[in-house]
Amino acid sequence: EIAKMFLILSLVTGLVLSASGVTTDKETDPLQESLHEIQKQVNDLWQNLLYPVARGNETDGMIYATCEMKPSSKIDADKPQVTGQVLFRQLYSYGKLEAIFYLDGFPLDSNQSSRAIHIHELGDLSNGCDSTGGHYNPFRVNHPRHPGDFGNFLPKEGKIRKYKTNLFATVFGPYSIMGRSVVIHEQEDDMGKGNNKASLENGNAGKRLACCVIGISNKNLWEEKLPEVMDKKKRGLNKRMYSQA
Ligand SMILES: [Cu+2]
Ligand SMILES: [Zn+2]
Repeated sequence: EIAKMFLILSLVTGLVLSASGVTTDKETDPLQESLHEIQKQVNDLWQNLLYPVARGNETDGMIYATCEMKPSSKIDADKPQVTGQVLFRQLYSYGKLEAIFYLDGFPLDSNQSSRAIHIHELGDLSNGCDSTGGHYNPFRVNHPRHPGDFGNFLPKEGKIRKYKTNLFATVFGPYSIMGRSVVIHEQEDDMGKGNNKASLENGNAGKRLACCVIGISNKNLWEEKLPEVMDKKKRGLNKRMYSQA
């Protein structure tokens, strides 16, 4: 079935290429325009097909990704030096994205403020986290409706251990977050309620403490970290049940 699809795709690509050779290079040529449209659709299809191919030899139908968090080279030494991982998992081709936030390096005192975490557009760390661009915003909407607006995370005992599901971001298809970055900020996200322009762009979350580039992985890290973030959830649930009794 896949082989058949590839054959059709190569035929279409060949056709487009040979047809585009005989047209004039006038910019407004409607034929040229529709050829460009077909080319775009073929490329979109290829992208959709190739991303899942890139996953490991997993048999569970899941696509896994990891992001190895490192302190920004542009952040002062007296700020929290955040390390750890953000892990992703999503069932191909219709599942909702799940994520594990497993981060260390926050201050140990108990009066901590929440920190914002987002997907940023670029996977460029050449200037620390400052070169990762703005929030990944493929649909041109306001913050906090970007697919990678994960909200605020409150560190406990110097750590963030959090599992989230039903996220809007995706690790496959034309809007895949692969190759883009995860950024953790110094401050809290105002969730668009700051009454200024920046609030609708980035939530006024302040400096970029640490960041990482999202890459394809196998399921090992996910399976290693999941019990810890899930246990925590269960323990919290038990505590609430006991206190109600
Ligand atoms: Cu951000
Ligand atoms: Zn945003």
